Amino acid sequence: MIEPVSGAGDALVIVDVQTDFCQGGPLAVPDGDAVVPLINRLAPAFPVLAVTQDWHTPAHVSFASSHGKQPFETVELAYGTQILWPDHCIMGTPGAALHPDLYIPNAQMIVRKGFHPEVDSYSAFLEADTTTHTGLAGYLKERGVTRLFVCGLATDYCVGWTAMDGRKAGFEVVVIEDACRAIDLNGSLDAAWQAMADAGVTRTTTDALLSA
Ligand code: VGL
Ligand code: ZN
Repeated sequence: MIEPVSGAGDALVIVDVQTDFCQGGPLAVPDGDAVVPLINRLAPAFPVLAVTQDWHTPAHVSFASSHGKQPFETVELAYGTQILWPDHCIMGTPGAALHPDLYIPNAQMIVRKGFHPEVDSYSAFLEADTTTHTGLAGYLKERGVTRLFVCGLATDYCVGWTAMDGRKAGFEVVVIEDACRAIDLNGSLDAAWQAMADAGVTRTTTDALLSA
């Protein structure tokens, strides 16, 4: 049972609801656009909102094109195995913009991640080298946040890693499951839900939260 959004200590973290991850984009998440109206309903309930943007350099290390490989192949990097993606969310380009129908005027903090050319960052807290912090945990703590509600794209990558790193940073974490969509590559969605459950991340839905 999730306690209702109290107005104190709660934050909504909206992950990577960007043009390139939506319909027609180079890394379109199936049905990704469907999260937009749900997030627009959720946003007014929260006193603290942080929004993330995947924000890569051209020729980023996470791009297949940077390695002469095909999307969804992998390479071994100093920090581990990197899945290679189509070029996406290049900093300052229209594809990196937030979805045009996302209406979240009370959002306060925008966190950009993945901007180091040689390091990916699915998580909104910690880059893939597992040592470089984005600053989001400090921001949320200074705002008095203790519980995070996470939504956006994609459930099995940036949402999942953000949720798990939120736990590691000491927050209670709840994923709003209908306000997320997944890429689901080789069973990655089931694996992500299992890893989140193991980390103590809980789940709710938009309706349950807004009627609580
Ligand atoms: C994401 C793959 C590559 C995400 C970002 O937002 O889930 N996935 N970059
Ligand atoms: Zn990316």
